[in-house]
Amino acid sequence: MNAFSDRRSSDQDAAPTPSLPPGQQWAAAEKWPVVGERASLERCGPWTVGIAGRVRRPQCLTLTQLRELGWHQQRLDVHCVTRWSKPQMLFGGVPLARVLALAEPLATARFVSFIAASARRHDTSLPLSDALASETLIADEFAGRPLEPQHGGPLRVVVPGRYFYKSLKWLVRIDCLAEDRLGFWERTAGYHNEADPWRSQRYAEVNDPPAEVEAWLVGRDVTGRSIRGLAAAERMLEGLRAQSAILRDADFRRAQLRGADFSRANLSNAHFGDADLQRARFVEADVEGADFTGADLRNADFRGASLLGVTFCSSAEGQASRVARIDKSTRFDTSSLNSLSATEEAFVRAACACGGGSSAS
Ligand SMILES: Nc1nc2c(c(=O)[nH]1)N[C@H]1C(S)=C(S)[C@@H](COP(=O)(O)O)O[C@H]1N2
Ligand SMILES: [Mo]
Repeated sequence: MNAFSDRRSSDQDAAPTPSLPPGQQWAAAEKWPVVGERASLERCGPWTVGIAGRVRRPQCLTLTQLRELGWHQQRLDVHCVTRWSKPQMLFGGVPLARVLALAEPLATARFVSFIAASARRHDTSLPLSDALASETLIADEFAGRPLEPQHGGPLRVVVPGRYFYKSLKWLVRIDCLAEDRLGFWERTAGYHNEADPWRSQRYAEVNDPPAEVEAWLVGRDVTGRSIRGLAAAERMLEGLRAQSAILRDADFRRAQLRGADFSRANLSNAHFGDADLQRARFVEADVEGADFTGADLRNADFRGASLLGVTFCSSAEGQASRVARIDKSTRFDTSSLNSLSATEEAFVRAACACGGGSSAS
């Protein structure tokens, strides 16, 4: 059997208690964040989805034709790679299996690639057998209503048991392929191609970091650099210049980063556990899914930063709880705090209200 199938929750009768994969946190109830692209391309004429590639009978289906293939509702837990999860989301749509059956994939078809009507022609792929075994849905409804445009309406893919980046928004084409074709995030951000949240498959392994990286660290300047899997734990990097750098999944645990400037950097899922980040600047940075447990954040500046899925107070993977050092001198936009989980938001609000010298903004 497939590793994903035992976790699915599509059975309408059984109501499984949702459980949380490692390093994930439940998003605040009633909140469904918009992640990645926010809108599709304008299209003229009715929405259609094409099925092509290694199939016997290529198709072009309207939404009405799709629905006639057997529409149903399916509940599933959604897990975003930036660490927020939502339990038992109720999608309505047609099983991918039904759609593919119509097109009759050839024996040589081993992968399926989904393509979006978006400016960058966003795509993602799955092994065909996994897509079928995991009950992938081609969805046009959420909670009994047409899917909203920013969430992929009128039509998106919903893949149970994978990080949500496998669930493509604005589906217009399904290609059956003999060889895999790496998707947009997998190619450009290094996201893991298997994406199993139960195995924390967030990023592909990095083999060879560029030789220059060490020189950049010694010079304490990575401004604008894009570095996968940066290993900088315990380094002395006071005053590091990292404006607009792309440092997803970087390891800065226990590093000395006083006064570092990460303005506008992408630090999603970065590890800052126990780092010294006094006076560090995260202005307009993307720190989604980053871990700051045990970090010293006095006088750090998070104004305009994107804080979805950030951990300040609870520790991942069940270690003893360590909390970030936050006080009145730590600056946040009050409005950005409501994208944190309920626990994290309460912690930060309480911590900001006490101690410290200068005032919060
Ligand atoms: N077309 C398209 N689909 C996409 C993305 C994207 O950028 N473009 N982002 C993916 C990611 S990373 C996630 S977490 C989910 C987010 O879906 P939501 O915005 O409905 O929450 O969509 C996935 N599908
Ligand atoms: Mo995501």
